[in-house]
Amino acid sequence: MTTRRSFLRWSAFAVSLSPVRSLFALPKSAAVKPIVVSTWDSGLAVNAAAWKVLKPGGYALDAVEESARSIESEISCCVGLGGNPDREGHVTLDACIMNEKYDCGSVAGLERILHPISVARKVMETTPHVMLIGEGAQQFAVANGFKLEEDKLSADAEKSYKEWLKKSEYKPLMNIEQQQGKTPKRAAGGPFAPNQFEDGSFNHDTMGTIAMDAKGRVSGSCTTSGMAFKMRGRIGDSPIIGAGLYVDGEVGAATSSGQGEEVIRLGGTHLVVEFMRNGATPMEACKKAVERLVKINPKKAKDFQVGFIAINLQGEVGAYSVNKGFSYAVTKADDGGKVFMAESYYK
Ligand code: SD4
Repeated sequence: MTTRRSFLRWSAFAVSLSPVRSLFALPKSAAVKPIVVSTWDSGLAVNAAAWKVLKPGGYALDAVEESARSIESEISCCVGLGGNPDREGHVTLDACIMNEKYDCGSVAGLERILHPISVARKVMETTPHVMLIGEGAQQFAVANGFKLEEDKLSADAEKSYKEWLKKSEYKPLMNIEQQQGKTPKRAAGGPFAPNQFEDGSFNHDTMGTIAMDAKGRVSGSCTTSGMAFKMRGRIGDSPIIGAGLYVDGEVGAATSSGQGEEVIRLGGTHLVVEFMRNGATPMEACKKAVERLVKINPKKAKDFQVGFIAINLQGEVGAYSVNKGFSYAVTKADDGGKVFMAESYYK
């Protein structure tokens, strides 16, 4: 007969087994690899840059650096130097990179440098530090041969900044299409097009990429111009290891986009990876992290956006966001990749 005590004992045993079971759900040899996953619809184009490295058997770290560089080079876009400035009119960039061995590098508040992701990698590979900020980061970049670009806003950013100056109101209602009441530009034939609304303003300013190469090594990168019209000196989650990006060679990787302050508070991507370590699938892990975010923000969560994406060593992919409107791109074969809309807590 099953007594209450023996039932509890059995259910505890079953619970303790479930992480083990899911770890062995797919033998490692059957893992889907190489694979690359990026935030947002524009993730499709950056995945293509990563794929050029991954397809011939290259290193995941090189792939995620290439993906970030490709969007940083798009001066007409929202992520790098073409992005929106802070409220004093300066574009300040944040980026970080991490490999499967816990090596990581980061820059924050970096100005006038085209490729913050490569500066972050230099920090990782050539200094005893993880993170450099502001003037020091810029000096380090220039000393390492990075060109100091002109201090100038892109045409789109200048237009948005002038518009913003009229009211000078800081309202980070980002990525939530229905709340912004704006229509995202859709590409002919494609589900989502550039990261812009029809009026030219951007719907996000960050690119996170996570990848696993043919040898099963995971890496990640995250690059951003940060929240538009932020206070001077404000740093979000994107360059913070464990917030905007986390990689664990034994488990997988996660990155985030959205309201950085909320992700920092939670240690968001580290939490996602730890959920996976304890047996959650990438999808379950992203969902649990979002649920935690909503729980600690019961009143505010409807008004901000945070989305997580994650992969594990089996090449399984997950994504989840607080509000509707968070898309992500998955490329795992020569089919050009695919964009998906993440499930969200608020429907
Ligand atoms: C930040 N997480 O600076 C970034 C912003 C972002 O799409 O993701 N924008 O807080």
